Amino acid sequence: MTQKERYEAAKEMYAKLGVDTDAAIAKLKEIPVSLHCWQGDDVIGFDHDGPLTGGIQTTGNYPGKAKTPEELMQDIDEVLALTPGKKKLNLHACYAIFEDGEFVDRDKIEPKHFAKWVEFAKARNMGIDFNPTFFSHDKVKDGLTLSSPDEETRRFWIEHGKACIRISEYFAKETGVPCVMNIWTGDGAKDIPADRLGPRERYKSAIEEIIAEPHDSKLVKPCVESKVFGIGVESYTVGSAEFALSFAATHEGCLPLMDNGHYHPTEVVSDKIPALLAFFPEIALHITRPVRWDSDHVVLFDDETREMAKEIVRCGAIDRVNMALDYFDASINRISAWTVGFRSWQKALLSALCSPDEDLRKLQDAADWTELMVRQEQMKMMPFGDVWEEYCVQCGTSADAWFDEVMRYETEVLAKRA
Ligand SMILES: [Mn+2]
Repeated sequence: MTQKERYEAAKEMYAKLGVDTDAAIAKLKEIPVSLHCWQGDDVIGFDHDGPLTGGIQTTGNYPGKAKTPEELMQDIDEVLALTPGKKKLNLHACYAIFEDGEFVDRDKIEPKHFAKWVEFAKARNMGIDFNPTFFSHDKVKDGLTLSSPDEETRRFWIEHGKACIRISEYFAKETGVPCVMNIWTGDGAKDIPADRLGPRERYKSAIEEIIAEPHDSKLVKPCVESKVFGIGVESYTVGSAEFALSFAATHEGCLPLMDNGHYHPTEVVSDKIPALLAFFPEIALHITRPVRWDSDHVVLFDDETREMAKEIVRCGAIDRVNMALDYFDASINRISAWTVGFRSWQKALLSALCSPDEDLRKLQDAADWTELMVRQEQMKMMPFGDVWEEYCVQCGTSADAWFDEVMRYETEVLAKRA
């Protein structure tokens, strides 16, 4: 059978269940997913020489990491060619690009320091999402930024956040696509604090100052991301789940951002998505794969990844959930890591779009849990691979023959880097 014949056969099988695979493929082509630039260089960026801090850690030392903006852009282009689907580019502030000999600290960065990224994104029809970088910097004092008791420290980081609002608006105006700007800090304490409220009150008013920076709320969507703990900050996290969710709930235009590595290991973000959709017009996600902790392993086509995509699709919330990947693995080929993760989320979305949701919902409402279990198990054995392959072909990529290209790129490009 040819690929087309296999697809036609699969399409017929899905049609018998009331699923239109052509429509699913067409829909997926319109869903933007934000591709994080930081998988390419282990979350380092271009504005400092120091180590990665903020309670996050990359492990591994696979050769070929991008060390310049040109290398990182070249690598992103490679990933764009290897992955189907509509993308946004997700940047961190530490990826500012300065002229030779120029340095501008984070409280003073301007849109012009991202002009090359805008040029890159526009040429590839991508919008841009943005993140202030509240880590890997000398002005992180005693592990704190926006919640620091030190006025000068706090002021520096507030000014950084405000600068990022201005840059986010510039991205949106230039690309014509709204910019999701996510506020996350690693602020917290290694050991048991004496004051849990004070830092949170300071954090709250600091974020309020940042989002008060004038901006068009149709163009810039500020988010707050929570976390449980970080490396070296195990006992107390200022921006906890309750803090971030309450902040977003009480500040018009501010979205809650859930990173599925940022909860206790038995909690699942798939269940939190519909809970938040009952209250918020829009939410944001960081999609990752936590292994025992916020390890940021490469996203796979696994059960929880699929369940998150299912919730977005069956809640009819594709336009209300801003989806971004957030992981970094330095132990394997980074192009492959990027590609596998992006493809996994695409698979999860396509698989969710190929589900007979209405029929399954009716079974639940009729309390027919017996048949519901049987039907859900049957869905797992449908010829989804043939639908996926058709989607990849329609997007001008290959379903399974992309790895040879990664190896060619490793030999011809990555291995030659200093
Ligand atoms: Mn995250």
